[in-house]
Amino acid sequence: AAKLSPEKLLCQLRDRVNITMIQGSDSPFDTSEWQQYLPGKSLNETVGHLGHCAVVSSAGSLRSSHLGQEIDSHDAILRFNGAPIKGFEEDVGQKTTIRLVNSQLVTVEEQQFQREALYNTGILIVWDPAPYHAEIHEWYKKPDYNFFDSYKLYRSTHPEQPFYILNPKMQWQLWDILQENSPEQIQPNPPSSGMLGIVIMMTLCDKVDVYEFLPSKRQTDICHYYQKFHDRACTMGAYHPLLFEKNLVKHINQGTDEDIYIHGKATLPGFRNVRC
Ligand code: NCC
Repeated sequence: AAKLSPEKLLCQLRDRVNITMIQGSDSPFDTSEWQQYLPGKSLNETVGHLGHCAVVSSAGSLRSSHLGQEIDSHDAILRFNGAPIKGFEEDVGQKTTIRLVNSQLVTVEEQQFQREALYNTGILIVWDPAPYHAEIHEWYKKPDYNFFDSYKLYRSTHPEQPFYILNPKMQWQLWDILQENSPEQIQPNPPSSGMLGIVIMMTLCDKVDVYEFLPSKRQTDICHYYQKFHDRACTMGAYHPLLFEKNLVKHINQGTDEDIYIHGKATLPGFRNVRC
């Protein structure tokens, strides 16, 4: 596979990864039932024009990073799944603008998802690993985790909180670019929530700082900053093509190697600042 220059790769990401949320006009969601649940406003209208954004991975290396203040200085902050703030403010900050959750959490951990206050802040976006380049109808009939009932329940108990369903086509558009730019065959599993969140913020923001996705000198086998659990696969990937995602982010990073090493920080341009 030919490796593109960072500039060309940014253009490919900008032009080929189509990030949209499911709307009430998208068949099979164009029913009167679904109109009650899907947000009326688009994500763009809800967030407005965002300047400097932060994406906070859930990696164990955020522990003792003291990055909280720096993270909170951003205009908008994206976090993942059940990553908590309470008790970790010093290292991860306390603001949340968007929380990207996978369908497994919304389904398998439904009790906590419906109950825990953690999920009540900011905008929620759920995504599900759809079959490779599946039509939306095909996916709707056979999602990886059937999160739709849990989504509807959450929407009816929190009608004021924006909560979107990511259109699944973007994950494979992104995967194709990962594959084309990797020297090896990568497993046909969708990118991690981390990688999806990074690209979502690149569409919404002028500039995106990504924390502890490219591991710093604090790199550890501890999976999450909020748990004691050890597993190297959390950082390098097992199901998700994490290693390839990280190589791609390293390739388009506009920050310094020192920022990665000291702060675990990579800096990416928003797509509106990419000239092709
Ligand atoms: O662990 P997870 O990911 O919630 O982490 C969010 C994103 O942070 C980045 N990360 C995390 C840990 C680490 N050591 N290094 C990292 O770079 C990754 O980019 C990751 O995507 C997911 O991607 O949705 C994932 O979700 C969990 C789990 O489902 C949720 O936490 C909900 O409980 C998956 N773990 C399991 O299924 C056991 C994980 O594989 C992927």
